[in-house]
Amino acid sequence: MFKKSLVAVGLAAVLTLTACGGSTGAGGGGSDEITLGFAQVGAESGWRTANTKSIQESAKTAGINLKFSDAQQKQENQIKAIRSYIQQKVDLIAFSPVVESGWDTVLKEAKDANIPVILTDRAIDSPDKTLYKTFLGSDFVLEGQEAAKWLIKDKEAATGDVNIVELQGTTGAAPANDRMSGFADLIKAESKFKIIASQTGDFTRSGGKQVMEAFLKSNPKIDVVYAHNDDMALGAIEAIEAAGKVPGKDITIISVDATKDGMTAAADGKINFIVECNPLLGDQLMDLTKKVLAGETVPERVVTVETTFDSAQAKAALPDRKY
Ligand code: GYE
Repeated sequence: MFKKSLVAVGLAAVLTLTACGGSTGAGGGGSDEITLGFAQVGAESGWRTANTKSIQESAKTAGINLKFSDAQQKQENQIKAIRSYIQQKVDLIAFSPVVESGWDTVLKEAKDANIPVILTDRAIDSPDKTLYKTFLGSDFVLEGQEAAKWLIKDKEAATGDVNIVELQGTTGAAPANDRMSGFADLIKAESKFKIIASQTGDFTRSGGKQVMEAFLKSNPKIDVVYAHNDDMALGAIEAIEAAGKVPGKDITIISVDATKDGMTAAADGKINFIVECNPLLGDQLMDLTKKVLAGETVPERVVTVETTFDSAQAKAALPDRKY
């Protein structure tokens, strides 16, 4: 693609063939259409569903031919998808890495094939910054800090221990690692805050429910649930209600994402505080894709702007919620 105009009288047919099969990446789209290979994490949460929809719709609007794959939250599937995009000579590969580590080999293969890569949503931990052009997504450390800041204020008057249980996202994923560390870094300033249990619920509703059931059985006094996403908080709410307790009152609940389902629970007072994480990255991704392929310089980090909601703010924002 971005096939150079190789038109010369008499040689046109031969040269067109060369361009299609050549190393510029014909992408299967013909003409000047850009082909983008996108390797998605999965369909684990409301956030992810909204993210996928945003990417598919934005590609259509931008006139970009999108090849889309769902890795079902498995790194090996994502690596396979990226390798297949390399084979198909797409113009650009974008992906949301399920976990942070283990990407160097496959990204070197993309680099050797001259196919630029954009990271969206989640980061990788490779020190080699030449393996990708830019990283578009949220600041997950900041999200964890926002959760902690609100909790510190909310429990200002508490004199005894504040027992916290944490529902972690997918083990090894950037949002799980960063939301954990951002939160822990701030609450450690006050010794009354105790994280008494912390386990992964894999960012799913069923995972959150299962882990919360176990937490409730083994811990008689739980004051706070800090869930790394809304889906796990919603699963935890089911477990808390089944145990005869009132979510949002007997147990304070904090989560991240601010999807419609999460915001509805917040408006109902079942979630006390939500940190927003915006999944609508499609337009920015298409824009960056076009710029990278046009040879323009793009910033190496594009951070999503986000806000937070307590229960009253969630109620007010809910009618206009886009995801
Ligand atoms: O918070 C969670 C999803 O990577 C930011 O992944 C994303 C996270 C999001 O499963 O709901």
